[in-house]
Amino acid sequence: MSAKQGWDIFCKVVDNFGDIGVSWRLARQLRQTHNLTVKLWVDDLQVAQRMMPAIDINKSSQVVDEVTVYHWHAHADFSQPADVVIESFACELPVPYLAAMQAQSTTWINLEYLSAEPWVADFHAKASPQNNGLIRYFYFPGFTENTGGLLSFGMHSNVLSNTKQLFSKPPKSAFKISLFCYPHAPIHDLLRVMEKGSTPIHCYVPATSILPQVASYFALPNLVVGQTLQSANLTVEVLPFLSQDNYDALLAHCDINFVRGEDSWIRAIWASKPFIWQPYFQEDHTHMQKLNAFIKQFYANAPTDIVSVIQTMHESWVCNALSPQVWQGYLAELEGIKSVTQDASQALQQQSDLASKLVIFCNNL
Ligand code: TRH
Repeated sequence: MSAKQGWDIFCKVVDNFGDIGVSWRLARQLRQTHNLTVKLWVDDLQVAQRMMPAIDINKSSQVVDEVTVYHWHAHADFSQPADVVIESFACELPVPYLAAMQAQSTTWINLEYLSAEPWVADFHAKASPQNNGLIRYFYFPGFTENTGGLLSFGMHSNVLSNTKQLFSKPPKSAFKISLFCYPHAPIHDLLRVMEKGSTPIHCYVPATSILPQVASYFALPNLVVGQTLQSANLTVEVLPFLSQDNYDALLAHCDINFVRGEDSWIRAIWASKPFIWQPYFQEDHTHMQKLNAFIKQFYANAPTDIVSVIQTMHESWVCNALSPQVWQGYLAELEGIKSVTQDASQALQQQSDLASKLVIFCNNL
């Protein structure tokens, strides 16, 4: 048993699903793998429910997968801080909770965004003394041993649905592709190159904010879950927004995964299939630095000609223009890309994972 047994995770849903996606996965890993008592405080239960279907949005507290999930709102009871508190993505802990932490000498961790940029190692685990006498530690996830590590594949909950019922099985000759991206990606370009390409493609699209773009490509006013559309070599299947575990099953089922942000990116790495990552857009273009640093780090041991194909595909996707040449070039190298992705994924799996490192870090403070 850990010396610091009680852990609170605070999660503010700023936009999208990454904040709750990372927090929920970390909560389950701390509970299931490290046997800790975990409370997850979430300000938006409706968004949480999309990936945790068991949640009742009307309850102020409930147990899901052995984690106690609390609705974080102004009038909640913050008088009992845990041994360790994780403030995810600088979400700002409630003032009464901060006050109560002083009496409890709670360990305070700010969990930062993931990046493969080299500066991360220099900033990881730094202490920042606060005016109220508490120390806030900055915990940076990362791809190297001298960072905070990555959330591991982890254990699944028992509710994983039968994947045969979830996704249809296209003909063997077809490539299976999952599509999760930001709406500003060149979605029409992608659908066009897949439709006109020489290989049959079955593209699974979980229901997110990109559905209007997919609908307009097929000249339809909207799309509904369960709908299948077909044109030339392209079949599109609209899936519901899946639970986190079923989304993992989708990534494992596909030959190529388009992912974005933070958590789906890591899940694609663990799925060990070729993937195309769209980083979260940043005005100052730091997302391009993040992308380049990741490709350099993750594919460091891959042959340069394959890395160049991967880089070109990513740049096209992230910079909003995808030509048939780039797409066909990528498919032509798919076997090589698969092999280098598997190697890189396996190498990363040898490193200590984020939850394990975090537990050791907090117990050593
Ligand atoms: O939703 P995102 O774009 O989240 C982003 C990023 O984390 C970004 O860095 C951050 O600044 C911003 O949020 C606030 O992408 P991400 O991180 O991949 O999170 C998506 C989550 O949704 C992930 O946990 C996987 C999950 N998911 C499902 O559970 N079911 C689904 O059907 C799909 C498509 C995703």
